[in-house]
Amino acid sequence: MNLKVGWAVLSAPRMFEASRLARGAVTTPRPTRVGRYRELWIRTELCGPWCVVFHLVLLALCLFVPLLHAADEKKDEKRKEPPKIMMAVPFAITPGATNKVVIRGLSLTNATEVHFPSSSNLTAEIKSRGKANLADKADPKKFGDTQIEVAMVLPPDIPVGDLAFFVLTPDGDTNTNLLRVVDKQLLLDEKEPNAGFREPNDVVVPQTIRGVIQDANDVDVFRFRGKAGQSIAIETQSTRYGSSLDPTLTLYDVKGHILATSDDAAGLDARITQTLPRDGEYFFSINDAHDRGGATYTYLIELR
Ligand SMILES: [Ca+2]
Ligand SMILES: [Ca+2]
Repeated sequence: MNLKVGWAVLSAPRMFEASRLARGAVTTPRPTRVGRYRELWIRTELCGPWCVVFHLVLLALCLFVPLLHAADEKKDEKRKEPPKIMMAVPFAITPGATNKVVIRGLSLTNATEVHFPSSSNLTAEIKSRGKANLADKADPKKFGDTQIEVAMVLPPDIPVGDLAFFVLTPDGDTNTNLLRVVDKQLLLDEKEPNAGFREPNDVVVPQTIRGVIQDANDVDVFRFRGKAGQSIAIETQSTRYGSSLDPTLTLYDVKGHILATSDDAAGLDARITQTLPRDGEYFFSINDAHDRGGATYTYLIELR
């Protein structure tokens, strides 16, 4: 039998009944549940097979789209972390200047303001907001995945030392973080290459050095001149500002003999105090206690 003819034969009685119902030729009693299903079946058959497919697809969309949307919302909720500062670099900023600072952490992309609780006359303009670079397999909760770039204007008379600040966002305020205010004359940025006694960075006493152990197994070496009987102190300032570094310091004489070492003198930070045995040159080095390195392995060293 031809398919079209077969379909017409099978559908004819129901089409006839539907037609009578439509004309009001038949007065039907209140339809039972079976009757309603039958009527629905008649309408479906009148509709044709493609119409059935269309309705099934529509039904599937109605059922699954809200489910997918709900799943996405659940995923977003899971991803959303409260705003938090991990670190701000560079750790040291100078008075009487506009300092560019990158504040790194979690959920900072909607930041609206940087606030200084102890200094109402300080201003900071947020220049950009975005994602932070994250090394492969690095945990965002440990290293942060968002950052803002800020221009901080410090007056010339701001006291040196720690400066507290936090960030305001529509999702709440962050934790309070610290920056170190250091006189410009005392501040020195390390310059690579400085990985050995043959290529150290020359420094003076007193000096504050800001740098980074940028690669695994890296070491930064510095050289200074001292006098017999002079008491010196070398101290790292890293973990209190949010660095990933676990610093280790080593002091050497001019021949490369070790005079002193320090690992965890104040938390993970290192500190050496030493009376120098003779006039001449000395070296000291800094590296990570676990030979790690990267952009977040930043440090300050105070030599005095
Ligand atoms: Ca370095
Ligand atoms: Ca250490």
